[in-house]
Amino acid sequence: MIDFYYWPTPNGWKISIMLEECGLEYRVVPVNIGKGDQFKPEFLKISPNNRIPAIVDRDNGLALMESGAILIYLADKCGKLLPKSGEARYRVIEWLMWQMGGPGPMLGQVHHFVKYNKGKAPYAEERYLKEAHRLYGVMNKRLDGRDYLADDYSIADIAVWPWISRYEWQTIDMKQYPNVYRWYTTIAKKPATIKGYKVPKDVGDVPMP
Ligand SMILES: N[C@@H](CCC(=O)N[C@@H](CS)C(=O)NCC(=O)O)C(=O)O
Repeated sequence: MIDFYYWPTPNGWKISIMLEECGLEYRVVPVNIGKGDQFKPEFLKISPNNRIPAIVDRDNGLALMESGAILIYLADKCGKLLPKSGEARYRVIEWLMWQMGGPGPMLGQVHHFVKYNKGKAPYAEERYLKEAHRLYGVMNKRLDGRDYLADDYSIADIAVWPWISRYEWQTIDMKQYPNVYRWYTTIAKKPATIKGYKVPKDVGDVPMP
């Protein structure tokens, strides 16, 4: 049984989708980041960086923060979505780390400046939108002639997908990036994606460009 500290955001969806893919039993512990639950001492013991997602594996007591670390842990636990060794494993980790350093923080800045604070900081809007288009372009090239970021569907795709699902907030016309569009819509139709997107409650249908 996994205790899953969660709020419905792109970083949270990575883990809800992964838990559904793995078929692991889990219990959602809501952490309302709008109301400041992430600063409560009991949560900080599990996630000292005061951010969701985090988990506690009740099978062994292990507490983990950081979505990339959690995805690797769950993949190893359930024996899916991350090859056990060799180049194939590092290729997945390579694209997972690309997400952690690229689309996660950069698209997060786009949400902050372009969606929520439009007009307040034109330089920041331009800088992060340009970076967003660069990242979509990198992905479009990577997906040329391949179905997924690494060899097979993996935790790298699961890490990136929820950030791309906010394409409207990012003012991105996904059809400008046809390989990203194909990849996005394929993953959007997976039963685990649809179920994970609606944890713990229905926040509406998976966005479809
Ligand atoms: N690098 C972290 C980022 C997590 C993160 O930014 N979580 C946001 C929600 S998407 C959060 O908890 N924000 C609360 C806050 O900023 O106080 C991860 O990948 O887990």
